[in-house]
Amino acid sequence: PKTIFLSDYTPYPWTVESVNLHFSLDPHATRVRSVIRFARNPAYAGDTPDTMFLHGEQVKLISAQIDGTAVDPEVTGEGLTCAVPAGSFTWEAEVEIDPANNTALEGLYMSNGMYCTQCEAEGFRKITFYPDRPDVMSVFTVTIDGPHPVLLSNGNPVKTGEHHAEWHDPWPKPAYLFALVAGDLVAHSDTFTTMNGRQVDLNLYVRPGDEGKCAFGMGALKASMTWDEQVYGREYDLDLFNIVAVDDFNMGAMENKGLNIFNSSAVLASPETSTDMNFERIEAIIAHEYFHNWTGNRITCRDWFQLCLKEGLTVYRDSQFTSDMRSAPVKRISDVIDLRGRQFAEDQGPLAHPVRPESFQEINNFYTATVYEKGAEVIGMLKTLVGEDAYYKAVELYFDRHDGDAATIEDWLKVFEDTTGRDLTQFKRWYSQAGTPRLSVEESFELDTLTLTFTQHTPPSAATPEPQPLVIPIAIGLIYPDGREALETKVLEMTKEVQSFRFTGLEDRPVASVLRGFSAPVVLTHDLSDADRMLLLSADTDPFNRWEAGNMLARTTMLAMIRDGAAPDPAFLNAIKGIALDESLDPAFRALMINWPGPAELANVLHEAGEVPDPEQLFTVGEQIRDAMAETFADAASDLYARHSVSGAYQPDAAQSGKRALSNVMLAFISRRSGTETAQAQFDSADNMTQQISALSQILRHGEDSTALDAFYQQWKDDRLVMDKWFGLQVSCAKPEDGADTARRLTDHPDFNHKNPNRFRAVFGALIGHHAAFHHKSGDAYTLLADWLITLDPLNPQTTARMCSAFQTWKRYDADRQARILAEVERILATPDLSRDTTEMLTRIKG
Ligand code: BAL
Ligand code: ZN
Repeated sequence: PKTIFLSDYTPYPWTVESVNLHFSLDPHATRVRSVIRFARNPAYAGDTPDTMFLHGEQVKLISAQIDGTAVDPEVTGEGLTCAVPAGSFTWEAEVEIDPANNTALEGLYMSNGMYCTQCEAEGFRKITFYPDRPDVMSVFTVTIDGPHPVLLSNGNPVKTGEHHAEWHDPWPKPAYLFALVAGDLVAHSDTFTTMNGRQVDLNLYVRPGDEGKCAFGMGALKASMTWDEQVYGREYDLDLFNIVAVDDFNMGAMENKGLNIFNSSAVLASPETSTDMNFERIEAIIAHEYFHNWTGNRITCRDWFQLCLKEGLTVYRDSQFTSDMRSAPVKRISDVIDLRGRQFAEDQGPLAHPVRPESFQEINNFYTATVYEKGAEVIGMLKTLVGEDAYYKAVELYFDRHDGDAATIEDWLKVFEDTTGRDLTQFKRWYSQAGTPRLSVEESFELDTLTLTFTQHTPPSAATPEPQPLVIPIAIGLIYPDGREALETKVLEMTKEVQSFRFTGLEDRPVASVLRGFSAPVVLTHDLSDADRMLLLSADTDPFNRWEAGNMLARTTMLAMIRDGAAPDPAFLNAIKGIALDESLDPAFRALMINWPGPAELANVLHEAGEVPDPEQLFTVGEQIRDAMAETFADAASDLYARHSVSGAYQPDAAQSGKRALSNVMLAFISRRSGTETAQAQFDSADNMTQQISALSQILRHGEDSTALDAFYQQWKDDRLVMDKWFGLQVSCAKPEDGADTARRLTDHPDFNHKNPNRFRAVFGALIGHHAAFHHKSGDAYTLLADWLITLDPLNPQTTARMCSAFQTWKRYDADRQARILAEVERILATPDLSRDTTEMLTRIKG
């Protein structure tokens, strides 16, 4: 496969002035007629070539004309080349495509009888011949003929009716934002009045039967529209905004202009079928896709190397939204847990790449935690460094200056430089260097002065062999031993490899609370005593660092258990219990405080320390901790459980879901010590999915028979999204030695369908997420996953390649596991006609 380099970027020789598309829908023989007006691109440096290349894959060319004269282009598997006139010209073509056989779910495909599209990143070339690159932006007019009541495309409706519709999108856009939907759908409708008084029609289209799962998503959409006006001054810019729910979808959702397409799991919600976590995720994804209207659509990316320009910024914006809608500390802690779990692991292994990669073979493989989540952290650091006011001024300038552009990271940073007068040359390394920086701090105290000396070091990697020092915003505070705050949060700006900061006029030696709010995505080494951490745990005014102190103590405890067989310190367990009982604290925060580091995080930490993690041992230690916690809470769990049970109508808000989170942690302790009676009672009386599935998971872990599991199946067998939970839960709750067999058995179930990404991920995502089962010494789980990846690859390369990342940590395990994983990786790589996606992933993983 060909490698594409950022440094090779050149503009397309032509601009596209307008695009007219006509679709005649047919499952196996959809005809697409295109009329595309090309003109010379003044930004193209050289002489305009006399042949034009258009991307096109799996499209059959029926006819082509230039300025009305038939032409006979040279067609390959990747596109066509055609002689063209020197000036402007009109390209007309008719092609045929086969949506019903499009199992890759890229381009135009069918899902449960409806037509839908996914064009990002390079799916439009499977619809027709076109310059399918994000810097080619144009105004699209689309007509659709098809035997469906609902026919949708981007923009505003010109004519809509049964069997024929015409759409016009006045905003120039790249082809990756094109969308089309046709089907027998029903709309949940509402309206929104913008800040300038324009009325926008809102529709959430779903399959008949799903109408009852729309209200929450619609509310989230309206809240997002209001928030973007209030916080970023961004108004919506079309007469209507449509969202469509689709069952077969590779990603969470897609921000197509005016016609967002969502994986049904990322939009459909009801109390009976969705958990609190589902509701929160749905709210965030709806916000994310809506926010793309400005950060992604109005201003898009020049090329795919700039993906973080829209994704990092939009993730940052959706995290701000969630913080405002719910609890900011809880959101921050959850984001950091996620970042450490996924992005740090990626940065530690063979898939490490910069936030802005410099080369790729298949861009689909770069929709990663690094581009998205580390990309968002980089925005957060920039905001911390320049301050809130300058941040919003710079972003305002970005919108003014680049509206309608396909922009770059250089453009983004320039608005900050122009607004603040700062030189961001060094800061830009966050975009170009792979790897998680290690930051260590040494303290010295004399008379009334504390000196903190920081050292930064980024481990070299294949992607970045010689990392240079970064600009690191380090938010710190100081706490006196009696719990008083000696210094409120202050941001230190570290630019050198080693740098000291002094704090004078102190009454006593304080404890430093370093990296408050996790102000930079680094691994911090700070040798605090357990007593100092206990102080921060009880007295830090920064909620993130309060949680972090507990998390570090928990980590230390578990590492001592792993390394020395030590027993957990009762004083620490009791401190955690004290926090859990502190009714002045938010229950959601308390639930997070009781949450111990999981095996994947511990494996990261051990690997970081040069040790080989033993998955069996990590599992055993996790069980011992849960036993010890259940004992510690023996006299408190039932009371806490009862006190935080929610009465009254279910609401998926932060207050209620925090209570349920805390009470369900207690349910786990109760079930562990006293069996499943309480869980069974909760299961029997539950009127919402959070309570029902929490109870079921305890019954599966600690119970004896499958009555509840079977009852759950009977109750929900017709609900696709709930059945995904039924599949996943059985794998998650399996004993490590049974994980692979459970997954294998589930793949034989008549409701298993590997062509549906949600169902495939339900089983195999759960298996990969069950650390001890996936890494069981038998190697059965590796083999099972490899078998299914080989089966899925020819059908859906994108989802197959994503799942391959399960193998990215192989080098940290013992020789036997390494050999087993490598053998499976080699076996998949040896499969004839393996996709470019999967080949690239596994080749990188092998290293
Ligand atoms: N652009 C792909 C889906 C998302 O990040 O919103
Ligand atoms: Zn996005």
